[in-house]
Amino acid sequence: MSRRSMGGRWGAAVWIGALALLAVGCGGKEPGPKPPLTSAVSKAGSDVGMDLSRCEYKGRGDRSVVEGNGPGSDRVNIRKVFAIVGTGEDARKMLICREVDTNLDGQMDVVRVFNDKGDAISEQADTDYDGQIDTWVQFARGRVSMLQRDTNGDGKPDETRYYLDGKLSRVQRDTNYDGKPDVWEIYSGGVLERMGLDLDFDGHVDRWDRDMVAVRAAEAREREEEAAAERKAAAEDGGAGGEVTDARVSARHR
Ligand SMILES: [Ca+2]
Ligand SMILES: [Ca+2]
Ligand SMILES: [Ca+2]
Repeated sequence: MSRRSMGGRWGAAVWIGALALLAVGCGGKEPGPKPPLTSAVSKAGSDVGMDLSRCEYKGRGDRSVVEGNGPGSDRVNIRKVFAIVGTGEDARKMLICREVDTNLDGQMDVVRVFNDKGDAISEQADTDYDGQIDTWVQFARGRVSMLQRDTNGDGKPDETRYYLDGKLSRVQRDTNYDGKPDVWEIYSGGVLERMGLDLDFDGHVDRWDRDMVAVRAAEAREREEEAAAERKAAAEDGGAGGEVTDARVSARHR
């Protein structure tokens, strides 16, 4: 299942609440034996805690949990964690965290955090299902604004992609994994425009390159235009030449 389709389904739900932007904690620290859930409707209740849950709800009286099956799953693979806001008749539930086991191996691999308007604000994912988060996403107004990836498996991001209005605008890469970017890619309209390289890893760009793909595409376009112009000129010359010849011939014969 693609992450995109998953995101679409997630985005469909709208939850309204009025809690201040609480520390919508998706911790990951789960020490000690698990306390009873405040409100779990889980057939897999005994399994909770073994599935790499990252939503924070254990031991929290102000949280409630709902678990269920996603489409095509015959086992519980989705967990929603709600904050309980207000008391008595005013009490209501607000979705703050949701996690999914997308490959149905029993371990949660995507977790999303929501703000008090029901908008997704961030996501973490274990895209290669090794149990370690390798992808971090930030959302702005319902769209991805930043996406970070860990490409060498050290648990820290080394590639950061920035998006403007849903289009890729900039990429920073840390190719020697020293924690600092050394390649910068600048995009225009989602197309790579130029690339800056920090060759000695001192944090400063040593060379700006135009993207070779863009250069080749521009050259190919020029060659095509030249070829088309030559064909056009040849066709015109050929036609006109014939007429001229005929005209001369007919003129000579006059
Ligand atoms: Ca999984
Ligand atoms: Ca992983
Ligand atoms: Ca670096």
